[in-house]
Amino acid sequence: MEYKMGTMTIKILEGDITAAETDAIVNAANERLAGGGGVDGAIHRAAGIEQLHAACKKLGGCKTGQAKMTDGFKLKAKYIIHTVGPIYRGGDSGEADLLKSAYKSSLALAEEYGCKSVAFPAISTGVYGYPKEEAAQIAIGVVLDHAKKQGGIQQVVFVLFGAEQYELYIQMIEKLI
Ligand code: AR6
Repeated sequence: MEYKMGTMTIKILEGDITAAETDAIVNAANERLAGGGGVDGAIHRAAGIEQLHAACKKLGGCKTGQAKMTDGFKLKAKYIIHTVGPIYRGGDSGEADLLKSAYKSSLALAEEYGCKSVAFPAISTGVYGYPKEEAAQIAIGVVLDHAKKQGGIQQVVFVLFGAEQYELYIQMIEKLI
């Protein structure tokens, strides 16, 4: 599904983010940027494990809520933006602000590098255990706010794993726009 917000188009797709043809794709990484399972593992495999490991090593980690950039190597995407979402510990440990910050930092970095299109997975909703509905509300909310700023990003794509997450995002965006 596609939604037009001012100069920005927001697309919601079900699929594998490693195949995205956006200028940048966002990785749900860990603070050590050491690679891992889930979307992080898939991105490492598709980009080229050795090259991406070496590039990540040079970055010296990434704090929760922040974002760092590498080349996209073998991906169609030119860049990979590595961001670290919070581990969900019940909701009273600043998780919502940290998740917001992960999305905002990723968009800011994409703007800095002149990206016109960016793809996001559902950060923190796998191994890190963030409740999916609250996470979707934050993800879409931050992107809708960014759309109002009319920056250089013209397209944001949410690439969701599985029909359930996809349906949840469709319902959430229709509630928020
Ligand atoms: N494309 C799109 N989404 C995917 C893909 C894919 N190829 N693979 C998984 N997902 P997770 P987190 C979805 O666990 O919760 C890693 O080990 C998945 O269904 O990848 O932020 C890191 O190294 C879920 O909805 O990330 C960290 O240690 C979403 O991506 C830790 O996991 C995020 O799930 C980060 O945990």
